[in-house]
Amino acid sequence: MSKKATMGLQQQRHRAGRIAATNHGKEVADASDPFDTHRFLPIKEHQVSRAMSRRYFDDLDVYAESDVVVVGAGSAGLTCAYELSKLPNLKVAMIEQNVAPGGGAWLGGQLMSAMVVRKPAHHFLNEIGVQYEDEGDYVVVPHAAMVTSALISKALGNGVKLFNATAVEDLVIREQESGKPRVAGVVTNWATVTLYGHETQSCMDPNVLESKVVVASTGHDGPLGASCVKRLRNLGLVENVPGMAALDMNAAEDAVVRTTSEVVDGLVVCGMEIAEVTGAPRMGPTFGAMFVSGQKAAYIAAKSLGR
Ligand code: AHZ
Repeated sequence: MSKKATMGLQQQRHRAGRIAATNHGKEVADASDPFDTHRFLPIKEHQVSRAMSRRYFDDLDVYAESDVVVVGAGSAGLTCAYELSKLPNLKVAMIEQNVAPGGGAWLGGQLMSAMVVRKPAHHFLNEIGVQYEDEGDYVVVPHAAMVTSALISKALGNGVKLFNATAVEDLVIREQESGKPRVAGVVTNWATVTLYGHETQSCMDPNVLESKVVVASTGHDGPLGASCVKRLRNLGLVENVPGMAALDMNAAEDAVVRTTSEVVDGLVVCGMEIAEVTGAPRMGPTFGAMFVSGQKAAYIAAKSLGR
């Protein structure tokens, strides 16, 4: 990036003052508006188009063979991806059907902004550098967006590749030598196709990402949640998906962390999606278990990769 492009406000002001003084041939103490002289460097439309599309398709090329694909970029999935990003030379892709990653973590409960986190999960907030108010057994982050934006920035900054506006529609499943099935990747489509295309258009075939391990973190059942475990049930690979039990804040968080596991070979399930299979209670608007479940999923995935 050129020096001009990175000028701060003070520099802009100083430069504008100088230009105003010389351009008009008389002494001018200061330009009234430093942005009068602001000019962007030239660009051609095709450069913009190529800058985006080449990178996107290069990424698809590289991540067609991933080490780990994380499905769903909510609090659990983002934490898992961030933890995995600490390991060197690991190709980690995240698939998120929404345009914005973050899932339900942008807000606390009932669209209120504060996020409650029970101890000891505050250690994770310390690690990602998010400030909070200490209330004894729990902490309160003044705005949940602080956690979500920090997590996204850390994971992507460490090299996790996010494919957003993309939905996982199915799983790749192969038979191992032992005869047991193993999840070996995900079947994807543009989210607009998944959400609106299949009903109104003729067949719109998907794309596929192979992966050594898949982490499912698509949240609890809803219009699109719990999608990986529901697919496992339809394939007969898990007996039952009873759905999360009614809210019990004290029991739920420990249960979600305890039951976070590799449900079928190659598929680790975490966050609220695991409660759909185990029938663990929901916890409502307390997020500590999402972070610790995401960390545990990363630990299991790394172990399965021999890392
Ligand atoms: O868009 C979804 C969200 O961002 C995404 N997702 C769902 N299905 C998908 C699919 N392909 C790609 N088929 C998909 N992406 O998955 C993300 C899930 O995030 P979330 O915040 O819903 O789940 P989480 O388990 O990370 O966090 C749950 C937070 C909750 S719910 C709850 C309660 O209801 O009591 N309490 C807490 C703390």
